[in-house]
Amino acid sequence: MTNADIAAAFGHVADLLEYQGESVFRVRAYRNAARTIDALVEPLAAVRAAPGRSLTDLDGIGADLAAKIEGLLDSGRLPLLDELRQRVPAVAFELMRVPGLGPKKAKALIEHLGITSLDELEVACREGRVAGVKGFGDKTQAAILGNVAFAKDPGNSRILWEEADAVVAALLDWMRTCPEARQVEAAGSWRRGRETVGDLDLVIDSESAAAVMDHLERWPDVTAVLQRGDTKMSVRGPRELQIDLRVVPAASFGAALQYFTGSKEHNVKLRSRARDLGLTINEYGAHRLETVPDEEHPARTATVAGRTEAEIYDAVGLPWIPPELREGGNEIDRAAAGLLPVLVELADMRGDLHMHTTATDGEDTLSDMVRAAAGRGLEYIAITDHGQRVTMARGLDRTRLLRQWDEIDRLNEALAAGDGPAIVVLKGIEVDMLERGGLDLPDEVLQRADWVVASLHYGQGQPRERITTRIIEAIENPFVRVIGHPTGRLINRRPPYDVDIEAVIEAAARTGTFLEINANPWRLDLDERHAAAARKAGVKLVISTDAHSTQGLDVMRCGVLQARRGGLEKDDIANTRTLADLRKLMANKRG
Ligand code: DGT
Ligand code: CA
Ligand code: CA
Ligand code: ZN
Repeated sequence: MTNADIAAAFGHVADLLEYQGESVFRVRAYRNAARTIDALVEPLAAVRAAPGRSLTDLDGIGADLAAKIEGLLDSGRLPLLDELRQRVPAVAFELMRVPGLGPKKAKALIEHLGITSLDELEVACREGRVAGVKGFGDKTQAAILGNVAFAKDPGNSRILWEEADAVVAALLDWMRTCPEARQVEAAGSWRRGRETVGDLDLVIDSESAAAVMDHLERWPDVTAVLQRGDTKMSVRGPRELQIDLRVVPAASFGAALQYFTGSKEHNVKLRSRARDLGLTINEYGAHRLETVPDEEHPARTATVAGRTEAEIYDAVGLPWIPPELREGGNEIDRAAAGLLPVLVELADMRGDLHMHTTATDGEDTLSDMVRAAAGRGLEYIAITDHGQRVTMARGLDRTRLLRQWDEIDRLNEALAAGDGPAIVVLKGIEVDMLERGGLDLPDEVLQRADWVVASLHYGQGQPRERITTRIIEAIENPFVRVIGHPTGRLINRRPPYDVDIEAVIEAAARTGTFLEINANPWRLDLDERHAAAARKAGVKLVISTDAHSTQGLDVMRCGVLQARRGGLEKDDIANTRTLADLRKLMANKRG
């Protein structure tokens, strides 16, 4: 059980307690515990095992919760959760997956309207019955109707790449301790860097499949064996993730890795190219047809490739194609023409231009963030706390912002004098695009900033034309450098706002304004398609973590992955430049 699993279990308990109308204090206790655990870097098992320490040292964890954590660590079970699950109707779980429908609202709908499925909820919205329930109204009804479709899409129940990645890392570690396993790699959508992952696919080179499968079965995180054959097996692992294992001999390892990395569409195109060249490709290798089959004799084939992926691509006259590009678009044609992009890499990133501190809703101080960023090899960062509109995060007004900038000036002087790591801190701000138009801080303040991110957090339900106008207005502000998370979507949680993204891209290109690829694994916004469109229009992208803690700086790799999926190169990303070169690029801004 990882910290994330335990946090998720407590989060469920909080939802279910709330559903049953339990006291707000009890609900809050579980929610706070979930938050504490989720933010904890150290595994709970390590905290528990450390001499002289106790789980109860953690914020909001008393004796009762500590005992429950121990139970989860030992047995993976939380009896309270099983009990609560039985007392809440199954449809409630479905309804609570609709963005904006919490336990209380779900309960009201079930009790007052007798809703038993998402389909029924949709009909009830269409017939106007939801608006009639106390506490709902027309606006809420319209919002629910919009979000039901989202919750019904099975694609929205896949797990985030970053969560899958944590499981993959642990799984690879485990399988690499198997003496009979020679090469161990994860394939599938995880390897292609999809923003969400359905199941994990594992390819292992070994002569003794049975021993490898036994080893997987012994992984403590395996909760069930779903099926087992001679060379393949499926199990259920952490986070309810299915893991498909395929064991092949060394001569087929590259072919199997290529096949199970996919995508299906890419494989179909690759095989059709092979066929045109008189070859066949399957998960065992690339084979040349030596004789034409007739009624008495099957075709004789000779295997020409299979050990490595590069061999497979080479057999059909192609360079190796990075997995992130293997979605069955035009990557095979581009590879054939020698036009594959040289994709941006994490090591290319020199700066991070969106992050928060304890001045607003960040968890760590300015100096913590600076030190952590330097520790990650960054040459410059921008501190971009929220502007005053974001009252929930204690957004900065003019006075507090100017005070923070003074502090940054002093910090930079100290850093330049060699007192601390070699990094430059830009004086930034994340201004909010107001519902009625305009920004939440005046130009007179913004013109003194080194770096201004403009984001839209409020009035996300406004019509397309309003949202688009608000964003373009921000783009046209001479001091705004970049638009933060330009579509506002939260993967699996909230659809994007209704925005004419092409118009936004056009305006960004016209004014020399950057667009963000927000690297937060829930956001990844712009997504790869929009990022590719922006690049094509001549817009430079900025990959930013939007970190709200020092740990949050680690998601840069998720943003880089999304950029790679969009075919972006180092030069397309503004913050791969040195600070001096970034400033030159910034001089192109036309307000
Ligand atoms: P996921 O798990 O839904 O996130 O997506 P994938 O791409 O990992 O899909 P998955 O796990 O069903 O299969 C892994 C790869 O195996 C897939 O990308 C391509 C290959 N594959 C699986 N089934 C087929 C098939 O029927 N035809 C072809 N051409 N390839 C397949
Ligand atoms: Ca998969
Ligand atoms: Ca699979
Ligand atoms: Zn932010």
